[in-house]
Amino acid sequence: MVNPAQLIVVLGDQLSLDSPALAAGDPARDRVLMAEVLGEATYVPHHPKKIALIFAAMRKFADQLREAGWQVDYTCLDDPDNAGSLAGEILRHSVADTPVQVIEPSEWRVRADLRALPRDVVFHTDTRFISNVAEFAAWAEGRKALRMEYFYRLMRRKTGLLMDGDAPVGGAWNFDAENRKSLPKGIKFPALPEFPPDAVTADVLYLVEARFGQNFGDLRPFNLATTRDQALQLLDHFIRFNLPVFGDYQDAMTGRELYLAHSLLSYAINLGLLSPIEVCQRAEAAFHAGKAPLNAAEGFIRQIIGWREYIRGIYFSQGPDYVAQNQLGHTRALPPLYWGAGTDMACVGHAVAQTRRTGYAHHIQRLMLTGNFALLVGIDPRAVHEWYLSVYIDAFEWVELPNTLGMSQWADGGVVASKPYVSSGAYINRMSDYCKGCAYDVKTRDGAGACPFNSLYWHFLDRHQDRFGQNPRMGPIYRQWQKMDPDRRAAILRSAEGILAKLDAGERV
Ligand code: FAD
Ligand code: DLZ
Ligand code: SF4
Repeated sequence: MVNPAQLIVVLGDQLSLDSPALAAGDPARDRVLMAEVLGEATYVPHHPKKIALIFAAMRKFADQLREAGWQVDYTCLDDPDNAGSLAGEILRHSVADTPVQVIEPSEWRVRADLRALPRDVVFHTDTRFISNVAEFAAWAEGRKALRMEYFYRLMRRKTGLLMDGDAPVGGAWNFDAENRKSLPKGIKFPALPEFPPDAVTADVLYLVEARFGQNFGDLRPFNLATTRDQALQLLDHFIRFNLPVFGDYQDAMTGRELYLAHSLLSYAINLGLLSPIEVCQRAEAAFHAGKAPLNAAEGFIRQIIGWREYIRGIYFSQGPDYVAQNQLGHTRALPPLYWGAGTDMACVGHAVAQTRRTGYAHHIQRLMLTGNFALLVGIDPRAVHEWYLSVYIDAFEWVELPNTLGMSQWADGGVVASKPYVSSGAYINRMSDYCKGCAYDVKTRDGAGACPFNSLYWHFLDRHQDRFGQNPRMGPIYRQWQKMDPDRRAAILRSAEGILAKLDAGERV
């Protein structure tokens, strides 16, 4: 008996030829379905660059599949018959007994939709990750705390990256302590490769401008990599120019540069244009060739096989209800400054303006500027999550949610972070050049003109003392607070209350 023709579904973040769903098909018999749908384009108000990136990369990947001999049914957003959802498109392109092959979607929401389909759907494990859900669950079993560092060591052993037999190269697993230098004056980083729009991207830009031009974010200029070849050029550039100093300046921030030594590879890896293992192997090879120091290669590889894999494990191990966690009971609305309404805080203002322009901010900007401020003032973590999911070109829920809700907002009660990532202005001043040009004074804690991060920091610690007062890593800071003169403490808390009142009144801060 001849096997019936199958429908192989390729989702917008699964743009890799090396796919178990494609491997289960036969180009001579089966069809591939790819669909631009309103449901995915509107479940949050995505940055226009992010939508354009995904649609342009999808269209070019469909062409690549056709060149490889596949018949591709590609639904454009404007197609009059477009069903508007991924599930609807699968139904439209199949009949009751059509076998459907798909890589397991990387988001609970989409998984539930596809699982509910009245079709025989085969879900394949996503082989683009180094680990998988079962391996993470086995590692997590019986552990009191799920710390990234130990999972990372498992991944080092599994991949053999920077390993010397069973021992880490250089005698230590982690060289993070060497990764906290501030930027030397006048340091410049070579410009990133840019990929001006070709005809396919130009069509997508017109579409996105017309349909999503009102969303927060600048669509143009659009110079992102939308094919594997372009993503490989981005990788070559990073390995050659930025990896050698990646470790040193990983945590530094400046108003003078957009990307510093960061790779900008997250969006390409998350879309499937590059595989995490190939990216790490390139960094390891640069180290062995004497072209990058160990702290840089290790630091970069840790971000990918450590943090990225660990974060995915957290997303799937915590289940679909993780998104509703709010252990600190924060309820404040997201202030309009996050959507570009303006702020006098130079640091947050720069991070938001850069995000609007590029759809990108590096990790410490996300964690210690916008994330830190949201946590200090007590914004509802779900609103914070929806903001991050909307505004970054690399944002997909599996990676964004544990980073935002867990690492940044401590809303999961410490599953990801053993203590909250909060800081006063002193940290921001040490790691950046923002404070020099700021309307606020980073050295002052209370009163008009004092850096908001200073009073808000103590206000946060004071109002959450019951929860964090006994945390051994926070003991010294609470002792410092207790030792402060009571009048001083009261003045600082009053200052913070003033800022919170302004935020609640919708006033500029
Ligand atoms: P580099 O600094 O060059 O790092 C190299 C690579 O390591 C990245 O490309 C990325 O693949 C990986 N990586 C580094 N840190 C992390 C991490 N914490 N989690 C997962 N991967 C990591 N990353 C996303 O990919 N998508 C998101 O939606 C996202 N949301 C975030 C939200 C918050 C609040 C925070 C604090 C972090 C978030 N991150 C997210 C993690 C990190 O900020 C980005 O991966 C990184 O900034 C991407 O820039 P890059 O490629 O230049 O990274
Ligand atoms: C993010 C996104 C957007 C904006 N649009 C689409 C789309 O039109 N079609 C599609 O297949 N995927 C899109 N995506 C990515 C999906 O949200 C992604 O496939 C899920 O996150 C998978 O779990
Ligand atoms: Fe940010 Fe405070 Fe420095 Fe201004 S003074 S840039 S608000 S840390």
